[in-house]
Amino acid sequence: KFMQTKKVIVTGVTGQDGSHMIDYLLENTEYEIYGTIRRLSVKNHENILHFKNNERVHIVDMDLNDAHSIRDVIISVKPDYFINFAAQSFVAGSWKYPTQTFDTDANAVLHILESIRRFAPECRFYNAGSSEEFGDVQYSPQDEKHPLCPQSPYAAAKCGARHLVRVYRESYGLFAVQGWLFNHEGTKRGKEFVTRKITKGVARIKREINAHMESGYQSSVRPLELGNLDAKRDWSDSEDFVEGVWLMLNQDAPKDYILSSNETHSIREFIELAFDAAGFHDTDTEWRGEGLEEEYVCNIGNKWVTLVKINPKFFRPAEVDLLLGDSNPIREELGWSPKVSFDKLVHKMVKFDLDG
Ligand code: F7E
Repeated sequence: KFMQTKKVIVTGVTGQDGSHMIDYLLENTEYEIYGTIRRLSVKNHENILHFKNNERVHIVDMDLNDAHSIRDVIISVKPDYFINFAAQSFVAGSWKYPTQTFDTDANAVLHILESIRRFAPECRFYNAGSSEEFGDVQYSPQDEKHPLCPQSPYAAAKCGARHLVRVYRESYGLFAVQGWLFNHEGTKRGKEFVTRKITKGVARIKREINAHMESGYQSSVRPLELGNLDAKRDWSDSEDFVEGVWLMLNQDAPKDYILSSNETHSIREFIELAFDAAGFHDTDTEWRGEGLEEEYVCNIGNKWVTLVKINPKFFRPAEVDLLLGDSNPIREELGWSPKVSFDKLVHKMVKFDLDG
């Protein structure tokens, strides 16, 4: 009997998660994949080059800020799955462009839900939810019952989207879920997010120091400038998370789960581990000073070199101080398990940036 191949729409494919999602689907399913991209005057196709010419991947134009384009794509593809990873995902940017953030991260989800309801009601929908929705956390670890306490326009938009997903699920019986994804990183992570900013900065500093050592010329190294080093995050590998998302989409009945490592580490710890991974040993490095004067320094050839300093420009109007997830429900109920530890993740990112 002829069985039509299932079709999956993935948005945000030029970003980290969408790109990994397509790799995961190519490897683990036989489905036809529709990756949507938005037109930009300067192309940002780095993360899609490796599958752009794969015959199972169709790159289609769609802009989340245009409800007509969403509708047209849903009508023409008639998807079995719709995975929405596209977003204005940079929390700090959401204070600078709050309306664009809300349109992209909340209103667009409403447009997708409406088009699915009208034109593809059997389609399973996943929307990328965030640990930022817990924001001003009330207790740790955060579980699925933790109240929504957003601290930024970004998080408020994700909370709005979460309510819409639930309302559409309950009102119309759609298979629609929104997981809570704690921070997830990797070598495709955008360079403005703190982890990638650090690993790229570590690699640059390492190269600068090597060049100076070789030339014997002792000019100063440009330090990495960061904001709040005391924030704590629950970091995982994005590749582990796309599998969790696929499990959520293929469970028997729609239910929202948390994806997290169940560990928390400060930005400071990430910095220490990243420099250590690049060969800056802890016997040669130390933190000095306090507050805005704080610095991470390293003794190189009997000279103290500043590796990291604080720039208040990177402080946020409101901060999420601590995130720590409890992902035991999805581990127990859907059998998800992450493969990459915090240590491995930092090493992988530093190695990639040193080699690149
Ligand atoms: O900041 C602190 C900053 O921008 C992490 C997104 O994927 O995960 C991500 O959101 C922490 C914050 O990610 C700098 O203040 C210090 O406390 O890497 P981030 P995020 O805001 O946690 C969640 C789950 C999402 O949903 C988001 O879409 O690091 N920090 N100094 C800094 N952060 C940045 N970006 N740059 C700094 O210089």
